[in-house]
Amino acid sequence: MDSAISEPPARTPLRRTAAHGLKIVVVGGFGVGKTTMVRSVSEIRPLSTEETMTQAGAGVDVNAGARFKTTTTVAFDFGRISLDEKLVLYLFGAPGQERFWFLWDRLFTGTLGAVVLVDTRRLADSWYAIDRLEHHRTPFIVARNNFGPPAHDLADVREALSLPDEVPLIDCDARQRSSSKRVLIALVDHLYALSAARESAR
Ligand SMILES: Nc1nc2c(ncn2[C@@H]2O[C@H](COP(=O)(O)OP(=O)(O)OP(=O)(O)O)[C@@H](O)[C@H]2O)c(=O)[nH]1
Ligand SMILES: [Mg+2]
Repeated sequence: MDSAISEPPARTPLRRTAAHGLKIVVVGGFGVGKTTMVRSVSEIRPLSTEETMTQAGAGVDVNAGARFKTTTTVAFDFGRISLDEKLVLYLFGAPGQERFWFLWDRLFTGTLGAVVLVDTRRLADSWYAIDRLEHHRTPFIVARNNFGPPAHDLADVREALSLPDEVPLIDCDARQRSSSKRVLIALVDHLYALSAARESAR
């Protein structure tokens, strides 16, 4: 695990005041930091399904651009965060490798919103995630993970992803709890704004 991530307590009981649970998924291409984000922000020790990458995956697992990786998610990550007295987010991190993408459609069931994590060095890897979310009509925001000094303005990233103006696009560092939390709050704000707009259109 990344040394910058503090280990969450083994067991944090759910508050008795918790009234609303929201299922949130973190998606994106291979190695963009999905597991890192769920781990950094979860208040329980997250369930992870990391497996060591071996030579057997050579030619099957495409790890170009992420050669530092030694493990990969083979099912999903699961974590939890209480945003306030009543609101609890249940976080699911999707597996990034193409051979596990068939799991995504199931993972999206009952999902209120999603975070698409992107690594701007490998932007094309995000297209599939955005395509599936649009297909499922799942609201989402996009977060650019910090893999070094940004080479592009966010406006350029928006254009390259053909993101409509109403989809929030922000910077983050998935290793930092405060930053990952800001991403989740941005998503919840976006969900509230969409639901308020729907209400007023009635
Ligand atoms: N520099 C930097 N490294 C990061 C950041 N987030 C994650 N990493 C590193 O990137 C690597 C990949 O992170 P993971 O969280 O495993 O990525 P993933 O998207 O879950 O990968 P798959 O599940 O295999 O698709 C790890 O070695 C992390 O330590 C970040 O914000 N900055
Ligand atoms: Mg992962």
